[in-house]
Amino acid sequence: MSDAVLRHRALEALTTARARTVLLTTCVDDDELTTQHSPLMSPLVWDLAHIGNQEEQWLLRAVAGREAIRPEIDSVYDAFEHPRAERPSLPLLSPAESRTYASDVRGRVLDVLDRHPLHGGPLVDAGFAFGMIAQHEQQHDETMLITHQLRRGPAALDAPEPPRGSTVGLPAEVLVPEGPFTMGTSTEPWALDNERPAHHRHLPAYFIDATPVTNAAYQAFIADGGYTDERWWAPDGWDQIRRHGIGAPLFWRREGGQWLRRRFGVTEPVPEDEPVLHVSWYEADAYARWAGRRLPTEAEWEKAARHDPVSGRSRRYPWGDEDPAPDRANLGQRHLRPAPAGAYPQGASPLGVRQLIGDVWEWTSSDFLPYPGFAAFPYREYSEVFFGPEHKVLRGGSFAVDPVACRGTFRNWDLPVRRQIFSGFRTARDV
Ligand code: AVJ
Ligand code: FE
Repeated sequence: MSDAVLRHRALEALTTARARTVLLTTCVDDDELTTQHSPLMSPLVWDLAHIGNQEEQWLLRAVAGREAIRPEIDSVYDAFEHPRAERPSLPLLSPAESRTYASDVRGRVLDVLDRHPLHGGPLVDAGFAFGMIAQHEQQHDETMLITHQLRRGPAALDAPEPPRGSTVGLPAEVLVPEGPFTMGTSTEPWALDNERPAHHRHLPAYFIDATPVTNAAYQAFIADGGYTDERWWAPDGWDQIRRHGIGAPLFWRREGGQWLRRRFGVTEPVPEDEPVLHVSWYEADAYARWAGRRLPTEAEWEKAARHDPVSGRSRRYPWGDEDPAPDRANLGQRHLRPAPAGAYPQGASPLGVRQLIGDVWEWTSSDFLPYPGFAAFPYREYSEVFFGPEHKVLRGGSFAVDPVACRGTFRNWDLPVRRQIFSGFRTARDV
């Protein structure tokens, strides 16, 4: 890719992210930016200034060698020094100061992007640091959208409905034959450290669901007493649902014989044909066991999403190597919900698996672990410090993920108890 194209892509990615950040931090009153809507989340104003601070640290200081603009705030916006629950009590910049700071940083960054060479080291090659920072901002935008979902009060966001979809004529599951495939990447320019390097895996044959598990299917699990039958549950999951009295996905409630859910300030009947959302890994795991199935491993998910059985090579996305477009996948907060199962025929994989990219993050059975040959870059706190059995991998991205932070190799992770995230799942089985 030419230097001009790389600069243009970086500019576009940063600009798209900022427009979304501005939307998410101006659609409610400033006093709502400083309150904590849930102990699981930061006040929105923390995310806003943290976005600016990371951008300053990486693009102004690390790339361009500039002096700190406000060195005294680094520690306030260090995610490792302060867990989310304690962030409201920090000496945070006000909403107005946070906006000024973030746009001041951005103004200087655009200058750097105009002039700085995009070669000469891994941080700047192909504009990596700019792409990394655009992804970082988009990841926090998704986090802020989660905060919006948790927030009480009337709707502050609006979006058109996603396209329709139907599973009529689709098989329930697809056979992925035994064989090798290439997992991860060594060539995707803005891939993050945990997606690297490319390496071979050989998988036995397996079946994987053609679409994510729907609310209708999940309701059958509930109606069959799934939440009261210990047989289906991992021990820690059983503990969690008993301790917290959990009997349905987060934001659901039962009223007058039907399931309702709260979605961005509106209460509505749970749509039967939509992928289930806001379930923990434990809930996904229990459902799969009840259904006589299991969660796919991370490698099974990626092979289903990337392996081209004709050429034998791995694609960037299920549909090929072209960047996501609106007819391929539900991404970028264009809609405020997943599309119905069976939507996006143009996004299908070669074997006919749908909605691997977008709609809902998909829990896998796998722990978040480094690939063989992993090297932390550019900082250990992005992924390396999270490796281990306590985090489970999610794949594919939700409707709240921007295309810049979503690809067939992208890896997300969280604790198995988490359900405020935009998480769903699909199931698999051995042959
Ligand atoms: C990759 C989504 C787990 O939000 O904790 C943001 C992304 N890392 N700032 C997170 C991230 C640093 C991260 N996840
Ligand atoms: Fe961050």
